[in-house]
Amino acid sequence: MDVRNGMGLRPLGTSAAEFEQDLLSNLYYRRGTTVESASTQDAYETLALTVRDRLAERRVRTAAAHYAANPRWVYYLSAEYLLGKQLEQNMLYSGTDRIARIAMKQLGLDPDEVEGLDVEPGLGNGGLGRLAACLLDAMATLDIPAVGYGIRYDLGIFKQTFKNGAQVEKPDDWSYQGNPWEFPAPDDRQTVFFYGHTERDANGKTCWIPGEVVLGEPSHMLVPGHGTDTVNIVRLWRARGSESSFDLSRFSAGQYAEAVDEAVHAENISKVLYPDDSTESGRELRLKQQYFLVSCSLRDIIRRFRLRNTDWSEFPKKTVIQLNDTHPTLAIPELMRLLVDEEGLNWDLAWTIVRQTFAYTCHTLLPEALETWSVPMFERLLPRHLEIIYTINEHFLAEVREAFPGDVDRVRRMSLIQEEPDRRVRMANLAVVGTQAVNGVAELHSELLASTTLRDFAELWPAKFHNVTNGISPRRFIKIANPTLSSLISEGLGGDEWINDLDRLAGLEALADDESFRSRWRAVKQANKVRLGLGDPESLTDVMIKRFHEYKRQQLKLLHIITMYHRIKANPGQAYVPRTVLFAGKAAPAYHAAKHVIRLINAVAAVIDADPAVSPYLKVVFPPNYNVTLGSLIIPAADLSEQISMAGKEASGTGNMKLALNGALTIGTLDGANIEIRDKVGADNFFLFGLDTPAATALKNNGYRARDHYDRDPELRHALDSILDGKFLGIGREVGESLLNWDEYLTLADYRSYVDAQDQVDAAWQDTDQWTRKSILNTARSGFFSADRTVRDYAAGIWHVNPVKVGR
Ligand code: CR6
Repeated sequence: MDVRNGMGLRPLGTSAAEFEQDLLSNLYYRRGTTVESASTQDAYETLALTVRDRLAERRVRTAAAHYAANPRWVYYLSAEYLLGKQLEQNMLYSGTDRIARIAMKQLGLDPDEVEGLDVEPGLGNGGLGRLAACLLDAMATLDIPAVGYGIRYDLGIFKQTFKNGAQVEKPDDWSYQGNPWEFPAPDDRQTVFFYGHTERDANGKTCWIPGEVVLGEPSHMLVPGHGTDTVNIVRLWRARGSESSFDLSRFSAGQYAEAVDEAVHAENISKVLYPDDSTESGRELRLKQQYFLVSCSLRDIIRRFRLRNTDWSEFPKKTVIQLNDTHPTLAIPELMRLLVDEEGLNWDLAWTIVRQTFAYTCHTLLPEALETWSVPMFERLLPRHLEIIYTINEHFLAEVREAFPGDVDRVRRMSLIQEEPDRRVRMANLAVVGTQAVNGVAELHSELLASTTLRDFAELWPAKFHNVTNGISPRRFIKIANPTLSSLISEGLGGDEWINDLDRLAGLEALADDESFRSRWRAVKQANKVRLGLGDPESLTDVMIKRFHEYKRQQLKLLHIITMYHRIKANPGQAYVPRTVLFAGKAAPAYHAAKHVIRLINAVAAVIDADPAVSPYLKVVFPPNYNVTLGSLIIPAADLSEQISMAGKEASGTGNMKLALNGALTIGTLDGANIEIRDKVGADNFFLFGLDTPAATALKNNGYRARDHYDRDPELRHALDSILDGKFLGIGREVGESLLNWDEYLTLADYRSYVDAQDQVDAAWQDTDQWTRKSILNTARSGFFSADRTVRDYAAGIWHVNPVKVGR
């Protein structure tokens, strides 16, 4: 029996009866209980294990196929993963959704109740974390050998609640009950150094003598492909104190806190996602997290490389490491350190290897979002890495001077070290210098990166810059999130191949003119509104779901709502298009301006709700705690998708893609991927408004005065005055004042064009057939936004990797 290639495995049954048998044996042998005494939690864990076993069997075969092929691997390094709930996905991917439910009923269990215990691992913030999860899904589906690396935070993104309409953050102990999807792998633990100093030995070799040693313990979750046997993994690191970190003598002396001090200190590294960085110790903890992730992951990557390879020059041929934004950029100096200090390679060879190995995705244009770290703190925490960065910088700046002789200012701008007003390490510069490819995440974004934010680098190395437009998993965001629409589409297209080949949705175009198909399409949308619990399914469901940020301009949507409110108040008798406006999203805990907007939305919602003249036409709802789970309920119910950021600020957006794919029409600016969405779905099926990037930039450069718009436009003045006068429970003056006196993101400049576009929305909505036609066309033409296409673009343009098929 050849265990290595997985052939000795007994295949698991595919019938409901066999699944039931496996449920029972897992309940007895792994959960240690019986049907009679099992709790719902027991039932849930048992179900999860039984589903997981089916994927684990494919995992074994995947590992065997990968080992045999010794392929070029993609290693995706990301500080965030928003994986979403695992149960439903894993039932779908293992083909057990139907039999699992039958088996549970046979055992007297309520499948909905049991499945209700599945918890979403909230190991990310927003778009960037969800993108990472979508890319992993697509890589597995396309049979690309890949491992995602991240941190196993004890507490993920906070749980959002509202108190008197204000956001209150609660810790999210997502794995309090355990996490049945996770495989611990303590044997692969790594040792991570911090602090200390460097020394040179007699041969001139540098050695880092650490001041703190922490262990990184990995576990992994399965990342199955859809419609294929490949099961990849995402490996997450958790920090632990070393064995000696518990001080028994202190404990015996009754000093209980001191006894565990060292262990607690170590474990804090993976305690929370993005610890507050308003204090020096908070910032240091973040840098520690970044190094922790990078150090553990690189050693693991090297361990895996050595399973089949010995020669370092092969390393870049077998390895591509994608850096998801700058958070894992320390991997560049860390790999230099491992190659030069630990493996004894010479600097030039090591640098060639490093540069060929890495690629960097930039996800922002906001200069304030480009990470920098203070040199003194960096030096204290990572003394050897700072030396390495200095050396990289020396070589690099020599290259710049040679290419642009005499251009001192350029050298200053491009340096890896900012000198004024204080000395800081510039992570984005390091990421560009140490990689073979840099990409933006939508066409406009990639252009703007090369012409503004990273312009100097694009001038030096034009061929290094790429665009890879983001994409979303069709499995997660239509098949799982919107089962009724998926069935209708499969019926319309005569099969479900579209789920793995989203361009096939184009076949729906022909059905957009079919009266009976349109009415079924509408019925699905209405049923999804009922599922979401939004009251009147006839009302236009207008959604703005995303993180709260001033550049995204939730405050513009709010001004529109207040304008509608005033119009209805002024003319109560008229027939208005009933709208339900739904906001969802979190604000960073320390982002006060964004939190003021949240509070004002809740106040406006309450005032409207209490006004019987207005509430039949206008309803504002704000369910708390937006996450993948809530998004999956809202997106299928949406008629209108709000993508209203100031042009030139949103790198891409991915919610815009999810909503269009589910048949919502977009009202949006020419920003991020909105531009590509509009190109694909057609200008007639998209409500465009607002300044474009050149116009917005020109306006800002020529001295923008928000107050001019206020003075000129009576409706706008009325809306802003009502905020400033405290008409909404006295809430929101800060929001009003900031708009009137400063308006960083040109909200007032775009107000009129936005409100006019919303009037067009109302008019379009009244022609039900035409609206439904546009809705169908949005879905039919969204195939491009599949994450499968995104991964193919990465594979062809940046990674140069090939699929490996997993045998039966
Ligand atoms: N906030 C961008 O702002 C993009 C995602 C994924 C973001 C957003 O437009 O769609 O990344 N950027 O590429 C960062 O997180 C830095 C985001 O999610």
